[in-house]
Amino acid sequence: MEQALKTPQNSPLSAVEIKQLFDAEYQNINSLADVEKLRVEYLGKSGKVTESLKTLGTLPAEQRKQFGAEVNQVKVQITEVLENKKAEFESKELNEKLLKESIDISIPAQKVKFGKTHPVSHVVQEVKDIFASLGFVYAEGPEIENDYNNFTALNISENHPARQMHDTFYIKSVDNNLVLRTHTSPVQIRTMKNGKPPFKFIAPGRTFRCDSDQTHSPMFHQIEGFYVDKNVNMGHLKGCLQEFLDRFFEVSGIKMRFRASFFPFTEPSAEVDIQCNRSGGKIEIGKGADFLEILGCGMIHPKILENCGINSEEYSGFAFGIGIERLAMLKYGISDLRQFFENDVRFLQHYGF
Ligand code: 2NM
Repeated sequence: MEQALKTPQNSPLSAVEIKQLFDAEYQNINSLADVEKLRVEYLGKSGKVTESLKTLGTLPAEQRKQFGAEVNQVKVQITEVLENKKAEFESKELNEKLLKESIDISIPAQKVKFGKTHPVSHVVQEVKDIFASLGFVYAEGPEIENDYNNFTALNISENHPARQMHDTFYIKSVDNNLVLRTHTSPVQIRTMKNGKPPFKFIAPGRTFRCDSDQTHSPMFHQIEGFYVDKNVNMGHLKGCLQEFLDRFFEVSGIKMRFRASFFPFTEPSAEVDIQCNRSGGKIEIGKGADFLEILGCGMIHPKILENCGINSEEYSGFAFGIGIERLAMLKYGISDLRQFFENDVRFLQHYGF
């Protein structure tokens, strides 16, 4: 490198000056918080590096290029040094945590903590019980499905976004036609293909979508309900959902709002909101003047009945789908979706049954 340019009084710090100051301060770093402090001080919006670069335009043209290049080089160096230090502290913290929380499973048990029923299993049981009393039987099907049952039979076209790689887990197979089911609806398809109407059942189970953040887990649970018979109409759907919601949330006459929506497998389709109160900092179902989305539903599309060999002139039906984790969170005040799947025994001790 050429001799670094000296900057006149009152002008921004040069690369060499910045680096000297940084190196001195870097010696005193003791924690992740220190790393962050230093990052802000040098690379933040009003940091030393940023301030220097901001003033490039005020320098004489012949100095600008070299000055800029030098400061940028220091910026890269500082960024790298701080990232390494951060990683070092993070791995140290993780190791300490692992050591502190390690369990020696060879030590004979003295205080035995009994397991409990996971809230997901508990809610599935509650929902099953309520629907059983309304005459719905229980059905299940495989978690690995073919794309005909999971999509085509359900009127989800070849180019529907749900079929994209980033939403669906595809499984390598001979015909490349297998997926992890993205909903429990293929259970309905299988049951209809193998039987004769009337049908009245619920299908709870695991479902899979390629999505993971604070409110989405790649594996989650759904329960779908389904009723096909002669003369089934939207009034039956509404009465059935009212009864379910009142009993599940233990409030009678919860206000429901049917909002027009779209699903490929129902026509008409609706999303249902239920009455809630958000004013107390937490959500209370069945009180107050707010609304909260809780499930999707509709009248089964005639095409789907026909796909399964059912005469849609003679038969009609309704269907609905609800997220189990969401029901559990609302009823039992669980705030973080990820806790359901971490398998931390403390979660079970607290929220289990
Ligand atoms: C939903 C919403 C609306 C549904 C449709 C069917 C079938 F198989 F009959 F076509 N099963 N489930 C359905 C309808 C599911 O979930 C939000």
